[in-house]
Amino acid sequence: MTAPRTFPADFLWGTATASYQIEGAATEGGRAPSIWDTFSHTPGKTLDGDTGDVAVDHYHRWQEDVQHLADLGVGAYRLSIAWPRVQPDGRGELNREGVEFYSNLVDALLEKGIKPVVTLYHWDLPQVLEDEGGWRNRETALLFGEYARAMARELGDRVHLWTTLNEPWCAAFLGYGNGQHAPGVTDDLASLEAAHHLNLAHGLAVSAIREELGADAPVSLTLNLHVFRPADPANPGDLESVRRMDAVGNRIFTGPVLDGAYPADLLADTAAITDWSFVLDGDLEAIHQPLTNLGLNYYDISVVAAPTGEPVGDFPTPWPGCRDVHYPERPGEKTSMGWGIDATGLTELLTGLSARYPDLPLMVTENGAAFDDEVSPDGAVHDPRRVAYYAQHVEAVGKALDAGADVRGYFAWSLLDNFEWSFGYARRFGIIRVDYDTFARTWKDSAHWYHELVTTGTPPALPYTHAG
Ligand code: IFM
Repeated sequence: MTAPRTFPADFLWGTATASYQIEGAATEGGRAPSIWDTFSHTPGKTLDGDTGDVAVDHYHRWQEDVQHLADLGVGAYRLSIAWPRVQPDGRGELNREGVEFYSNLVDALLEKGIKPVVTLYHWDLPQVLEDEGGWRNRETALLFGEYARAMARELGDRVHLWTTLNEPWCAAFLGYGNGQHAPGVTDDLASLEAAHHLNLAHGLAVSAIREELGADAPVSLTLNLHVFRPADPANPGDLESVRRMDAVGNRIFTGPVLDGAYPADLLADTAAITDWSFVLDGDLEAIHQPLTNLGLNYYDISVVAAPTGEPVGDFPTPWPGCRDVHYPERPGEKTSMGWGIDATGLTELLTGLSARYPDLPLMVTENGAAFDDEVSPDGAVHDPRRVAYYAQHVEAVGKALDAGADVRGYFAWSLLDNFEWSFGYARRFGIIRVDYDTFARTWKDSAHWYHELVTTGTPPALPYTHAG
């Protein structure tokens, strides 16, 4: 029997959430509408017409939620600021009530010894900016830089790590490509413009934060880099699909952000859509800023194959230049999102990036799984599949560390069940269950398992059931 793994004492364990998914209070405290308010209130855009109007009422229950974080024993909490709550017009004057909400939250975390990791954009763009073109409009990137500067001024001395953007791939390609996310635009050119303006927004925000707080200010970016695998590694057509998807799924961000240029193959693959003339002189220098670390959100691998000529699915895929790529059926267990489970992809992602960018520390800023939980008669929530998912993926991080990858932390997605975007409340990712009638919070077994992990540095053995 091998000895249980122990993580380094300074490894940062946390949980993550996002403003629109948990806060609610959509019209309170001077908050203006975001694109997600508009989108979720548009018939047919979310499952059952769910909205984030109330979400899990975190805006009113944040003190209770901070206590849960303290009880879990996590060292960090990754939250996001709703731009329309702190700057309702997307520019200019700040809404003091909104700023105060986050300021109080950050103070409460610090009082409990929990490091605030603050994301500036987790998809809730002020609607007023979408009315001017949203991320298609270069001006949004410039305004984002100024919003970042304002937040650095307000909270800067108390934030452990700033994250400019969460998953710009989703914001660009689900938001403007296939319209599955707000603002629901379906236009390949718009999605590529959005990707570039998000990259620019990131770079401008990094510079603005460092102008305010000093050159060493801790700033990061969170990407959902895809781990693409060819259905058949010996098939050149499958490998070509991997290359194309990697260009528009990953290197469209890592290229400018980490290497200072868009990859030549991406520009060639998308030449029928755009000549990329929206990339102006100086943009690449603005985007290519040193980072304190890179955040990675990982859920599953993606297996792709050569085009078959068959329709790819009911929902249009969000991949410009890659609409014909085939996704073969994958055997094996699925989460309630319909996603597969393959922790080897996480090790591969971390070791691959660490080899390519040895001076760039990494953090897993999201990882977790949605399952249809059941509440036992005694009120307990035994979620063995989620516990197993966490155990496998934490072990995958351990293997990456063994292989020499510079991984500094891991954040479970999510602290609480919450609004899962177009799936509304029908997908539960929380390690803490939320009763959507009473808003009562109940620790699932996965929360107890995670508590033991983060307080000892050693993953508890499976099978794991909390005795109550
Ligand atoms: O809920 C989302 C989160 O907002 C961004 N990353 C993926 C999660 C699960 O879909």
